[in-house]
Amino acid sequence: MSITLEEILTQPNAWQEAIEVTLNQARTWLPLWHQDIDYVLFTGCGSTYYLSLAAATLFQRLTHRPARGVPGSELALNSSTVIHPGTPLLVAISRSGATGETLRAVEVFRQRTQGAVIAITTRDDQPLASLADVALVIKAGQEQSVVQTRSFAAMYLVTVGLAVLASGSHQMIPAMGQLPSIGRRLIPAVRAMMETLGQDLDITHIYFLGSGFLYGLAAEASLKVKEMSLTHSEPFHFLEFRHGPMSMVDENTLLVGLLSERNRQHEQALLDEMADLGARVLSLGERTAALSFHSGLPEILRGVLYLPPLQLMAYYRAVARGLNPDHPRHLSAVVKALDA
Ligand code: F1P
Repeated sequence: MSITLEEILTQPNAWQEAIEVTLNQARTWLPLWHQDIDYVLFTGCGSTYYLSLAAATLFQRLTHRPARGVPGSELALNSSTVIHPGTPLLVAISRSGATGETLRAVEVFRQRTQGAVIAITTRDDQPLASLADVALVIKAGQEQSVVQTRSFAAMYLVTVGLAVLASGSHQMIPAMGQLPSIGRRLIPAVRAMMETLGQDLDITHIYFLGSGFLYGLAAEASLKVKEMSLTHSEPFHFLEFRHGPMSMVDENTLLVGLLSERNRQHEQALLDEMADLGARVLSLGERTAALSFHSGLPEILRGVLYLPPLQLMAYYRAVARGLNPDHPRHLSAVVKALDA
């Protein structure tokens, strides 16, 4: 079996480890989150930058403290546009723990602030873990594949755990614990549907729409389609799509809507309008979507459920296009160009 497919299918085990590590190590990282923290930065590159966007939005929504996701390169090279007066906390995310820009970002943060650093990674033997005050290491998220799938989902769940505990939302912990078993049911249930959609090569370009914390996940899904299947794809905040991008819609367009609960009405209206213009539409959401989770979980815990179906779609599209998802064009697993 392809290693990428194997990593997608086995991800609920990594989700489980992510939840356990975050909860079990709360006594090490939770003290870094205190009254004097004025703002939180999440940083990473590529997939882990998109993870940072989702995490920052979710973290601010739950804790009501300002949080921002930035590419490692921006913190490293344009730090004055990211760091400002006040006490920050940095959450640096990297599957490899060795990406040059992310390491440099941590160094610059250390030089320019007194703030603490939490690392989220899958490797405890790489530089990022030792640069941080606390490293949350999800070994079950490690991957052989270049393209991030289960690592992304596992590290994303760590950030959900951070937001839940930092906001004192302890009542959500039991629900969080249900995610791995929900994932184990969901993945086989959606696989055939995603294979069929992935094999539809009448589709030539794909837009992923998400709002709130789902925007970062839409961006990640879009990156999967690019990396694995070399398909033109872009993410947008849902209602942004009307402001220009909709001019690209034709009968070869697939619009993938990551429906939220709070803004669903506006989001569905947008999808309906685009379907009227000829777009193919795939909606994902808790219920009454083309792909419904029926998880029974609170909205803020459900983000990770959007990932496996969209990773599978990208995988099957790559195979249908005669590409090998285990060897994406031009890519390597780690980019060290800006090594610290
Ligand atoms: C980040 C990353 C990956 C991408 C590519 C290069 O790696 O940009 O997201 O797929 O393989 O590296 P990391 O810092 O999370 O290890």
